[in-house]
Amino acid sequence: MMDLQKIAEEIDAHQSSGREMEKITLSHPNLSVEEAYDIQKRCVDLAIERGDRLIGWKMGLTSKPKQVTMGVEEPIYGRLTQSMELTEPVLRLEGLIHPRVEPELAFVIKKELGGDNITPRDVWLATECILPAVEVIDSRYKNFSFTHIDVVADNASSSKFIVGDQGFSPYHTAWDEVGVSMYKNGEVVQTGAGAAILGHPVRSVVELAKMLSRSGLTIQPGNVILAGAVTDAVSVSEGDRIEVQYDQLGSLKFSVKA
Ligand code: OOG
Ligand code: MG
Repeated sequence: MMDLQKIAEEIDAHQSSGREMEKITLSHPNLSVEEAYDIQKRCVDLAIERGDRLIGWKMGLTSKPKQVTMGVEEPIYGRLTQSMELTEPVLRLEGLIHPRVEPELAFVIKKELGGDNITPRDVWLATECILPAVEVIDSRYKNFSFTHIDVVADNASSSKFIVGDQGFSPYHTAWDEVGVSMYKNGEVVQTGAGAAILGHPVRSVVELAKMLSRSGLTIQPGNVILAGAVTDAVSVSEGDRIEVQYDQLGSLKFSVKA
């Protein structure tokens, strides 16, 4: 019987200290996807025991190009906690390993959402607003390299995220058509559109609800959901300035400091 708690404690230690580690599948080749999500939950529970709080969820690997880049062919989810949210436009590198940034859209949910037969309509009924967002991912694994099982156990590479100040109505905007440009130090480094996220970002929330329901979980009122990257992720280092422009929705900016 594998000790999932022991594996979780090891990953948690690397998440907290920002030291890279070997893939857990090297020492535990028989872990299942379910066990990997169990490890993920145990890691976040350790953070919660230290005073952190679960505030939402993220979807990852929701675009084909991103799946191909990372070599993992299906969407995954992760857990977002309060300590991951940047409350000022500064990303501090302390405690991070090899951070990458990616443009996202964040859904803020006002009604419990769950079940394996939910539809985009159910998601709209449960959505308070949508905000531009940027996720900072930082795999704890060497060379940012992992299998599906590894990345799920490492909380889908969750590290930090920032959301815009202005929330937008879910209606009046065709979220799949929103164009996004990401600038690093004034130069465009990535462009994309909302459709990169499973054809339409709302589908990512549908998929999340379905995946959670397999574990008896639901999305809670007040939860924030990062729907997945609109473009490939870009590495950042000290001194970088990142700006993401969202068609008609303004822009999000932050700088990277030691
Ligand atoms: C996994 C997390 C991917 C996204 O939005 O696709 C992700 C990774 O690439 O490390 O957050
Ligand atoms: Mg992401």
